[in-house]
Amino acid sequence: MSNDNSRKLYDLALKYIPGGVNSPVRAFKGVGGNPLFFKGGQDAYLIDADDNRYIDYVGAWGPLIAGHRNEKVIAALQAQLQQGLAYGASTEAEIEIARRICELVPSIERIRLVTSGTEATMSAIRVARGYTRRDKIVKFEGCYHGHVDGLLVKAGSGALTLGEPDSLGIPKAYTDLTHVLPYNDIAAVEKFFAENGDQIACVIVEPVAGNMNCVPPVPGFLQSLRTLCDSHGSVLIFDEVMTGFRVALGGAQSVFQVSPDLTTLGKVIGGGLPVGAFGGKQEIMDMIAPNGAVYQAGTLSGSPLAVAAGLAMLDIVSEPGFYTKLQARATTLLDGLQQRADAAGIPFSTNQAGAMFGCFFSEHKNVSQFSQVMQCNVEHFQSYFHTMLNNGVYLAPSAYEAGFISSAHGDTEIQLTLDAAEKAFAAINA
Ligand code: KE4
Repeated sequence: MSNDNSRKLYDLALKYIPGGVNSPVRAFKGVGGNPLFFKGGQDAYLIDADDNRYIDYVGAWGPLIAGHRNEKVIAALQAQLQQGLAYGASTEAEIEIARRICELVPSIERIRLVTSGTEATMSAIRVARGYTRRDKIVKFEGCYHGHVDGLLVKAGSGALTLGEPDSLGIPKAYTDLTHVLPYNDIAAVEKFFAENGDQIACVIVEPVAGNMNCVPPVPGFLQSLRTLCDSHGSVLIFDEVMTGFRVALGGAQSVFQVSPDLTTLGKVIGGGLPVGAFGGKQEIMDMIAPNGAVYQAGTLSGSPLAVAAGLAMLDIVSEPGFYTKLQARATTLLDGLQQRADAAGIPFSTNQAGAMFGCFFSEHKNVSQFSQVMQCNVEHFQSYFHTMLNNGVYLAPSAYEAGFISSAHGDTEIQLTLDAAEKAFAAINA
């Protein structure tokens, strides 16, 4: 596989863009080597600058649950392009997508669109602080909620990949207000709330952690957060930017039957275009300007193109059996990977939540703790990543990211992936 063009583009990018990338996790720092540059995608496949084709398990980090250039999404965008790109004013389609999301996620009574997941979580934190008149917040180690100042504390995703979970440039006054607890540790949360509960504005949590690889909640964890927030008047925020319309039609909250006060969304609801959203209880959301005293705004919020793509995506994912089929296909993939790793004698385990999954080079089964994630064999992962890449399979270039399957991944793609994995496990043993 030649990567000459990607290499040339990378060298050029370095002249103008920090690290040559517009988002750190793309830089391959977690796997070694130089980042690939891509020029197209179709269905389950990505095409790079050297015309190499890859079965794609990143899916633009989650949005492309129906694959690249899904025909319904493209048709919706083409229709909108005939009307206009942006108006800086309201449209009927914004009402329709808001209505659809409120219908599909009953805990959301009012919702506001923004243009990234970071904006969504930043705004949700602000309105939770405005509603409770409290300043302290709780997050969990290894969870990533975008590059919000107060949330870049022991963060996952790219921050963890680069080994910088706590960013420079953030005033201590901000991070002093952020309390970080161990994910899935109910006793730790109960203890913290017993000592500080009445000062806590909100708890923000990924209901399935997807930024320290894929770590589902242990039984009772999410319910314990609900109970404690109720007892202490704190706002419970589910950051479903990744899990929303990814793990189920109603998001992780529908799977685990725990209703948050606020939910953040992104990725899938934009179909690959820039989008985010935050919403929840009307009494909280009515605090937002122009109704209330919590200010939040955005030039391209509710972008007609992003909304058109998002509405097409909601049509696709609402089709009967969409998630059942996707979950089954992911299970087939993961079972096949496990069988091949076991046959090769490689310590390996997987986690799954609907159409997202995690692979761990670890003796631990059912990885549920950040500490277990950090004990994984990164060298094995790096070898696996590169052998898979050289055999036409593109995985997230980090041991701390989840994998995403789409409805465009068919039996052929699953089999090709398993064939590549067999070589990758053998290469680890070589
Ligand atoms: P954005 O601002 O990147 O649109 O969304 C931030 C965000 C918020 N909440 C969760 C649960 C998220 O997973 C994310 C972003 N996810 C990462 C991938 N793990 C984005 C990839 C990147 O940073 O380039």
